[in-house]
Amino acid sequence: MKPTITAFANSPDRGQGLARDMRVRWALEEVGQPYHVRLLSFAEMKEPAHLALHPFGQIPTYEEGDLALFETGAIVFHIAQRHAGLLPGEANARARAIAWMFAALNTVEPPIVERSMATILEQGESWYEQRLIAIDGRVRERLGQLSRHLGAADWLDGEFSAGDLLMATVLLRVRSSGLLDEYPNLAAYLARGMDRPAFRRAFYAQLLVFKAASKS
Ligand code: GTB
Repeated sequence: MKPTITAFANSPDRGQGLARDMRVRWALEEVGQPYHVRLLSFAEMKEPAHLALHPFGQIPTYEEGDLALFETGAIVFHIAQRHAGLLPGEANARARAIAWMFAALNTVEPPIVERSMATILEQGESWYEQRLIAIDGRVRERLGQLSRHLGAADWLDGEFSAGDLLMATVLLRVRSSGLLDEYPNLAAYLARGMDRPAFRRAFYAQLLVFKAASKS
């Protein structure tokens, strides 16, 4: 059965692949699972039909038969459990890959999202520059630690896993700030992820949605 995901009908990221449907699309592409996409306006995301799927009125959601999921971590984990290719078979390696999924979402993503929200919502404030310096310090701390862990390896723990997939999508969100370039091994890590055929397919799928919306 083809799952259905939801995504922005007109993404505010202008097709840069920063919205979180990107990581679900990428996971589905990695495991070779075709999917449907239901596009939603901001207003539709807050209507009862969508709130029944997502209590916070956000995208993406994931529907597959009787199962409805929200939260990209849970969705990617579900896909990785159902299909081969995103989590190692060996129990300890699998547990470590899952730890990297949590690390991406709970430890590395928060200061990156904080930075992105500050640049969107707080640029006009008198204290913005000072706040940005403080946030950048927190982002650099995490990127430095991640960079030291990665070293010269291709992926965070052995083979590419759902942990790398989530971490790469988190790093993508900070790329335009220039901070990632201070850590060449992380910039190369992200480039390696983005070079995967599954990433490219997912990226172009969401870009097509944005391009179609811009024409209408
Ligand atoms: N923790 C949830 C998850 O991982 O699934 C977070 C989901 C989430 O933040 N969804 C966002 C959303 O629906 C879209 S992705 N927002 C609408 C709302 O809350 O009303 C976040 C996002 C939005 C825009 C950009 N951008 O423009 O660059 C990047 C990322």
